[in-house]
Amino acid sequence: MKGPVFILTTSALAAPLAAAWAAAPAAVQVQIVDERGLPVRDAVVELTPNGGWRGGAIRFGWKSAMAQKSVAFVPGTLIVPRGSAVAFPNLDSVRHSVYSFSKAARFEIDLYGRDQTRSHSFPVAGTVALGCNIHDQMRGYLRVVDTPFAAKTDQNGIVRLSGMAAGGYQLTVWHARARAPGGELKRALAVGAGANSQKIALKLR
Ligand SMILES: [Cu+2]
Repeated sequence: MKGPVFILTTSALAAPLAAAWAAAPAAVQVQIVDERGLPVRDAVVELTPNGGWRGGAIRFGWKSAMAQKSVAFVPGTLIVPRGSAVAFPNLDSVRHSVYSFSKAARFEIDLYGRDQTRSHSFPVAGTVALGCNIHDQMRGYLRVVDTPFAAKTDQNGIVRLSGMAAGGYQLTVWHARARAPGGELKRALAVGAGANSQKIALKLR
């Protein structure tokens, strides 16, 4: 009698275990280096599920805000979800006029001064290069994305993305100085359950 009872018990346990394994979230670490092997900071790494993100509204752990401070865009590179309104607060005592000629967003915001802010919405995914009509040296970049799995590399060139399901993804790496069409490098990536890691070399200008 013990044999059949034992078999029944293991099969009853096996189904939930198998389901838990398939749904186990994955984590991906990506390191971006240049041609000399040195870490590249402020590269944007994005993982988009094959077939697109279907998980609902995307929110990041940072503000959708690009300030103007000390006559520079801060942060210089900002990731925002597609469709979001981005704030452009002016923290300087001088006036700025933010614009972009990028395909993903052509717009211009009239001059505005200290402690004032303006906002603009970005319904198209892609790169938006920002400039200022008054200060030619000001350069900033928005990456408007359609996936919650996106982040900028740190000083070690590393990004850690987590919480995605195992499966097929498109990995996109963008950097303002990347020597690639649109500054982008794309490759297919099979993400397994648990930890995954990738090291990618970018050619920079
Ligand atoms: Cu300016």
